[in-house]
This record gives sequence, structure tokens and C-alpha cells, in this order.
Amino acid sequence: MSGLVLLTLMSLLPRVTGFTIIKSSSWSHQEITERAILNVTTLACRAVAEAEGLDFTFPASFTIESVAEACAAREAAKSFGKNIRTIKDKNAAVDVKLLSSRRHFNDETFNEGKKLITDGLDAVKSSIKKDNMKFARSKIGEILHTLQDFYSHSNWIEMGNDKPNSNVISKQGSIGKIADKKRPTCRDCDGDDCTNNILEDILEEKVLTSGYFYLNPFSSKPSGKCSHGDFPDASALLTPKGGINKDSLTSSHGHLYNQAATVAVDATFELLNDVRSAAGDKEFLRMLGLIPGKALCFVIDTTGSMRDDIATVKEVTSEIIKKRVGTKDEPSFYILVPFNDPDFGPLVRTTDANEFKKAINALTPNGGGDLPEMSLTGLQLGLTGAPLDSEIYLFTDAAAKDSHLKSTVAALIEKTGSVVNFMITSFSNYRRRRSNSGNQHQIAPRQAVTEFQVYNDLAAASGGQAVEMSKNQLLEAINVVLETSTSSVVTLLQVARYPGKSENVTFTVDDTVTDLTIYITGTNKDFILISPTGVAQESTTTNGSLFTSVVVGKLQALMLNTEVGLWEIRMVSTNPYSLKITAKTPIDFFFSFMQPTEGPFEEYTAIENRPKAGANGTMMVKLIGSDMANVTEVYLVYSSGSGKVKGTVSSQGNGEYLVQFDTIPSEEFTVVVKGQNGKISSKSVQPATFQRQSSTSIKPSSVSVTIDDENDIIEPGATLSMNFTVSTNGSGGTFSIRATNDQSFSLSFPETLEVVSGSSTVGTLQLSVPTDAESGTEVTLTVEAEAPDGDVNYGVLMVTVLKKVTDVTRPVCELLSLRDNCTETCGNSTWQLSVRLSDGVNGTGIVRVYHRQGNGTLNTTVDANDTVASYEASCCSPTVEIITVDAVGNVGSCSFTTRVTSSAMTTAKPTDAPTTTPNSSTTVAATTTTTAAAVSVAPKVNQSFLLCLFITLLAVQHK
Ligand SMILES: *[C@@H]1O[C@H](CO)[C@@H](O)[C@H](O)[C@H]1NC(C)=O
Ligand SMILES: *[C@@H]1O[C@H](CO)[C@@H](O)[C@H](O)[C@H]1NC(C)=O
Ligand SMILES: *[C@@H]1O[C@H](CO)[C@@H](O)[C@H](O)[C@H]1NC(C)=O
Ligand SMILES: *[C@@H]1O[C@H](CO)[C@@H](O)[C@H](O)[C@H]1NC(C)=O
Ligand SMILES: [Ca+2]
Ligand SMILES: [Ca+2]
Ligand SMILES: [Ca+2]
Repeated sequence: MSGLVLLTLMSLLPRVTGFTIIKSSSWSHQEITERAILNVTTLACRAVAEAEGLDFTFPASFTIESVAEACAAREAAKSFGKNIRTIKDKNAAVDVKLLSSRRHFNDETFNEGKKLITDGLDAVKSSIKKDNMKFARSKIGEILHTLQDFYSHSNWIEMGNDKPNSNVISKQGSIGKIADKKRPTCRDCDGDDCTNNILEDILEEKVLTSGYFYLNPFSSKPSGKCSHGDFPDASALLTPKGGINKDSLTSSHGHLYNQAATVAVDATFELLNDVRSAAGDKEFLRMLGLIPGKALCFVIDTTGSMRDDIATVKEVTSEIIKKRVGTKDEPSFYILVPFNDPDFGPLVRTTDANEFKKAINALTPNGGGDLPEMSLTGLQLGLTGAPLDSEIYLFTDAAAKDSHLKSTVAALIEKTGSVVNFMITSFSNYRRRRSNSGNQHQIAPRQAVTEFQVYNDLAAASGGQAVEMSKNQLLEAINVVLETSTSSVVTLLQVARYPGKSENVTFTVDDTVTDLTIYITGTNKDFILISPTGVAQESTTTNGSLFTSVVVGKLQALMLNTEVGLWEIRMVSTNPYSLKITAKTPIDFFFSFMQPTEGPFEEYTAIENRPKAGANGTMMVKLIGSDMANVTEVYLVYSSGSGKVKGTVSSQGNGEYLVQFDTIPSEEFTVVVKGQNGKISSKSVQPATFQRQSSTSIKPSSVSVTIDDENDIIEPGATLSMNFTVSTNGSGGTFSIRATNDQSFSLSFPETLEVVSGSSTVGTLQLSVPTDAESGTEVTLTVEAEAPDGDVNYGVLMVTVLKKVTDVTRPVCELLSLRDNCTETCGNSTWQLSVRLSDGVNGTGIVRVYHRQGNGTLNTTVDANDTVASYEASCCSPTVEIITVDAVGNVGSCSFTTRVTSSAMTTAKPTDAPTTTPNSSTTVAATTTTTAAAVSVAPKVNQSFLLCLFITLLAVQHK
């Protein structure tokens, strides 16, 4: 369910469940994972840059910010960082499943552990193919843990290996010889010295074994078997005594810790690179959120009264496409959700701006019956179908008929971090027309303000705005609000007051800030803005020295002349209002709440739902832009404005901070981070202060909901049954349960559960997947539990559909010809090659062929069974790697090098593979270990053709 983070500064107990940090010189699962992700990401970005003929500069060191920068996507550093955090959390969460031997390769579960990894990889590849990146990220984190444990828990390292066992991640080859269940593998350690406890014959014959791990001291271990070792493994006390794990420097085999960790980094790299090869570079980067631009989601009321609005939305869409496509603010996805009454959907999701435009142009306003419409149902669909941190615009002229969904939608907003803006066109309508095409009047009568309060509340909770205006102001309003969705815009402060009150609000502007803007919504709002130097400007002065202002409907936008220091805005009137202050800046942050796990270790998991009200709490804050700033203060600020809680901040390095709160408030709050940023270049050494605020508000809860996530891959036609647990520290009684999934698959669950305060109750739900569901379909399952007093919390589980994968073989290449006329001066000559690519008779067929390394031209006509590829390049680019992907994501790779006689060969470029590229004339080389089967696939050389998979062919010059 939740992610376990090895917060080592808080828990100095050595752990036995995987790589851990003891000193800053050693790496944990999380560090291994982050390091490999940054490495593979850099290579993917370089490949994209090269393909587009752009320069690429390798970052001096690998950090989230430096890699984002090298990828020309500094604006995406936050989403990149968040996605890496998810993968790391999911990795760490595997330690909660301490007793699942296969997840840790304990108890010689080699086949089971491998199956977990390869099934997981299949699911990851099919999810990415269907753009279901959330599941892909979470699964990658999970299987990486098991993969990394292979190196710390088995005897692979003791056998003398310093390279990964590529067959752990490949279905095609065998993981190796596994010790028979009856064969002894270890002897007693010599007291505390376990350096020689693995039997010599096991190591000499290269037989795989791993440590047994039991918490129960009364379990019995098969005779002669190795133990995991160290607290709390009880099996290490049984003969043969002692253990073999390499989880840390002080573990039983701690002397091999560094070797194990190094090979684990390479293995992690290899798995990620396999995912990258199957997905393609751009999709891989998209999966990690490293594509600048957020997802743009339009949720549109298509009832009869929306005719004018829809025409405007069509115009807006064309404008967005014109303005943004090809820029850094080009949306990464376009999502359209129509809603009507009673119908809604379907959701359209595309990366193609023109396809989006087409879908919008196809909308025809009609129907709707009575005035209110199904707006929250539409929004719910948009929130579940959009990536995290999307920018959502809901267009309507009516109140919500389904306002009972408010708490569900609010929870979804918290979970996704998406910002929701409501564009409401029923304000001051002067124009009335009689004609209409549907059964609704063209213009909705003016509705009472309170009918839109649900929109105001949801907008405020998400960090967005609810703007009321007349239909003819829509274009202007959306252009103003769209400014807030460009990728480098962050929130400095946000306040919503319903009912209104007069108050003085201050905010700090730092020297990294540009495009400082204040958005104020509400009617008849009088205010005075005061600059750091004491200059004041009143709301009625629209063109003063501090700001220029635009008013559209109930929205006023103030464009400020940026001045560093403490500003003040005095809200004079007592009318309800919302205030949002944004700016462009590279400094931003994200956070997650953590909770201690039950069990023998003092560890923390990331909480994916609402934190516990009234209890003490721990938060992890990641600062983006940590190369130029530090966090000094973190506050939970009540959304009502009635107070705040200050946390105790401790730096964990790498821009990460742990924050402790004595009490998590019971009411809704946002997170405010303050800190220092210094420009080393400026003469004054005085650091400046900055402030940032989370856009999404958090509503704490006394209720907790967790869903058992042991099985999250499901075949079409199958029914998945799983337990969920509801507990509470608040008032007990009959809880209402609401379970939903975003695919409208059939779901059964108990509608109520009896929960006693201070204890927990388990319920069971069943999800049935239709037989025609496609592989890679992601199902987001949400279980909400509402206490009798209205306190709500939720649990989320992501499941993916995967048809049984029977094709385990990689496509192969057959060299047809290789010719070159390379001469001394490589620039004047070219070389060509021609290969046949095939996936075998039982294969699923080739779906994609592309090349890496080498700046020549590859021509292919992809045909599932018989694909011929020809490649031509300058002799200055003598190497090419041809990658072939079959329908289930098995990756075949073959590399060719033509001999170059001149010295113009490009040198010293980091290679894609962890091994080095040989530049001598060996014929079989390891240059293709980027794909996973290099270790075991013995190339079968057929008489009639050369199976060149995994062989580097150095062709001698033809005459
Ligand atoms: C990662 O990047 C570094 C620096 O470019 C490189 O030396 C290393 O071989 C790469 N691969 C792995 C698996 O760390
Ligand atoms: C805001 O500040 C002004 C000037 O210091 C003061 O007169 C006023 O009472 C303050 N308003 C509130 C609500 O604190
Ligand atoms: C937080 O509360 C728990 C339970 O009341 C307690 O055991 C723990 O010591 C507290 N932690 C801190 C840091 O105060
Ligand atoms: C951040 O804090 C560290 C340690 O306190 C300090 O050395 C560094 O100069 C600070 N950086 C900035 C930008 O303030
Ligand atoms: Ca309507
Ligand atoms: Ca209606
Ligand atoms: Ca195949």
C-alpha cells in the first residue's frame, strides 16, 4: 500500500531486509534506484537530442535538477522528482512484506522471485504502451527491490561475479543452477566471522543459494542451508549458524557489501534500460514526467445551454495549440471529458493536439433536462484519467446535480495534486436568445451564489480558481487563467475566505521570481497592496506604479512589478474572496506524510491518503532547486486562516528534509515552506528568503483505509478478490463504504462496516475484469470509508490488466550484407548494411525497429514476420545498434561496427551499456548488454545465416 522510506537518520538500527545506509559512503535501495534512474534518463535524453540533431551536455553530477536541465526540461524537475520519489517509495514498501520470501529472494525462491520480476516487467511494458504511466512507475519500484535483493541475499557475488545476472530479468534464459532443496549450502560461521561459511563445492559449481529468513524462533530450517543472518532473522541461530546477507557493511557478509551494491546498480540500470528500449526514449521520459508541460484536461458541460461556451472552447483550443505546441509549455497530454445529464464521458486522452481539437470540434451541445448537470461526475472521471499534477478546466453554466460527490472529488484532488479551475458562465447574462437546439434554454437564469459554493470550495482545495463571468467574457477569462498553468509557475500564497473577512496578508518575494501575479476572485473586493518599500496602491487604481490589472467577471488579475522583499495586501472589504499569488521561479517543493511501520524495524512508509488528525506526524519535504536554496521553516497553515502549526526541520541532504509536527491539525490545511536562497555571485552575502505554498489542501482524518495489494496484475475475465482494512481513532459505529473504479468494471463490496474506535475491521471486495479488457489497461480502485460523524478517508489501489504473455523470446537479426567504401578520410565515405529481423514462428511479431548510436539512416518496412532493415551511415560513424521490439515488449538488439582506418572515430562517449565498448577487432563482445539476455543466449550460428544477436560484428573491408 504505502511506501517505506529508509529514513536512516531516524533509525540507526541495522536492517536485514535489503540494502541499507549505515554510513554516507554506502547506498540504500533508494539510492541505488535513484542513481540508476538518473543514469538511464540521461542516456535517453541524449538519444533524443541526438536524433533531433541537438547538442547534449552531460551533467557534471547526477541530481534531479541537473538531469532535468541536461534534458532541457528544468521546468519538469518537480514532476520528475515526484515520480522518482514514487518509484523509490514503492521499492522501499516491499520491505513491509518482510515474510514474502520471493519478494526478497530469501529461502532459495529463485524461480518465484524471477517470475515476480518478469511478470512485473511484462505489466510495466504493456502499461506504458497504453500510456498508463502510474501503474508502470509503481510496478518498476516494486520489482527493482526484488532484483536488488538478488545481489544482497543470494551467493551470486560470493561466486565471484562482478556483473549482473541478466537472466533474472529475462524469461528467455535460465537464472542458473539452483541448489537442490536437500543439498547443504553452508557451514557454521566461525563465531562472528562468516567470511567462509558457504560450502566450497557450491561456489565452485556455481550453484545458486540464498539465505533462509524466519522471524519465528521455533521454525525449523532445512538441514545444511544458509541463513540470511543478523537481527531479526531467527534462522541464523539454527545450524548452520550465521548468515550470508550483504545488506550493509556490518551484515554477515558485509565485507562484500560494496561489490553487491555496485552490481545491484548495474542490474537496476539494466532493467530500466530494458524498459526504455521497449518503450522508446520519449515514452520512457514521459513515464518519468520529464517532458516539459503539464497535462491539460478540459471537462465540458455539453448540455443545450452551453452552445456559446463550446464555440469559445473550440477557439481557445486552437489558440492554445497555436501558442504552446513546440514550446516548453506544450501540454504533455490532452484530455477531454464531456458531461451532460444524465450521461457523461467517454474520456479522450491523446498526446496529439490536433486529435484533441478534433474531439472538441465534434462536441454538439444538446439535452440536459433540468438546470443542474452532472459536473462532478465529469470532474471525477477527469481526475482519475489524468496524470498527476494536471491542469483541469471545467466549463459549465450550471450548478452540480451530483454535489454528493464533493468529498470523493476532494479526495481525488488531494491524491492527484491536480489543479481544478471552474469557468462558470452564468454571471450577469444580458443577452437572451429564444432559439435553441436542445431542450434547454440558451441562457440559464442567474443562480444563487451558494449553488456554486461547491465549485469555490473544490477550486480552493486544489489551488485553482472558480471564475464566474458572462458567456461573452469566457475567452478573455480563460486566457487570463491559462497563464497560471505554464510549467514554471508556482504558488507563493493562496487564501480563500468564505465567508469573507477583512485581514492583512503578507508574502515574501525572492530574487528568483519573475512574472509575479495576484489573482483575486469575488465581488466588490476592496484592497490595498503595499510594496516592500512602503509604496501603496488601491484596488481601484488599475494602472499604478505597483501593478496593472485586468478584470474579467468576478476575477481580477494584478500583474506586479517584481520587487524583492515582504509585500502586504490589506483586504478591506468583508466580502468573500479568494487570493492566489503566483510567480515563475525554479524553486519549488513537494512533500509526503510518513508513518512508522508496524513490525520489528523502526521504519517509515509514505502515506498515500489523509494523515492522522490529532496525532504527531512526520513529513518528507523535497526542495526543487536545492542547488540554490535551503529550507528553514515548514508550517501547516489552516485553510480557514485561524492558525498554523510549525514543524521541526532536519536536513537529510540531497534537498530532502524531514519535518516533525507535534500535532497534525484536525482541520484542512496547506503546507507553507520558507527558506533561504543565496546568489553566490551577488556582492551582498546576505541570503534572501523565499516562501512557497502547496497548491493542494490536505484534510486530515481519524479514519484509515488500506487495501491489500498482494495481487495487482489481473487477467481478462478474472475476478480479483481483496481485503481492505478500515480503522479509526475517532468515533466508531457504522461506516459507509464506497468503492469505485475508473474503468466501470464490476465491483462488489460491503456497503457498510462496523468499526469500533481504536480498532480495525476487514472487508472484502471483488473486482471483475471483462474478457475483452485489453492488456495494459490500468484500473484505479478507490475505497472510501465515511465515519458516522462525516470524517472520510480513502485507500487507493492500482491494478493492471495483462493477458498471459506466452512470447518470451527476443526478436533476432540476420545479417544480409555489409558493404563499405571507407577510406582514410571518413567524412567522404559511407557504409551500408542490410539485416533481416524476425520474431520466430511462435513470436508475437515485430512492432518497432529503431537504431541507437550512429547517426546514419535506418530504413525499414515493419512487417510482423519478415522485416528487412537497411542502414547507411558515414564512415565517421562506424557503429550502430539496431533495436527490435516485439508486440509484448521483448527487446532484441544487435550491434554492427565497420572497421575504420582513420582516427576520426568518435571517442570517449559514455556508452549505453555498463560495460565498455571494445574497439579492437574481437568478434564477440559485450556491447549489447543493454538488453537482458547477454549472459545466457548462446548464439546459435546457423550455416545459412549468421544469427548476430548480441554479437558485435567487425566486418573487414570488402573488396
Ligand atoms: C552511469 O553513468 C556514469 C557516468 O556517466 C557511467 O560511468 C556509468 O557507467 C553509468 N552506468 C551505471 C550502470 O552506473
Ligand atoms: C491591517 O493593517 C492596518 C495598518 O496597519 C490596520 O489599521 C488594520 O487594522 C489591519 N487590519 C486587520 C484586519 O488586522
Ligand atoms: C508520536 O506519538 C506516538 C504515539 O502517541 C508516540 O509513541 C511517539 O513517541 C510520538 N513521537 C514523537 C516524536 O513525539
Ligand atoms: C544551505 O545550508 C548550508 C548548510 O547550512 C550552507 O552551507 C549553504 O550555504 C546554504 N545554501 C544557501 C543557498 O543558503
Ligand atoms: Ca445546461
Ligand atoms: Ca440537467
Ligand atoms: Ca518474441
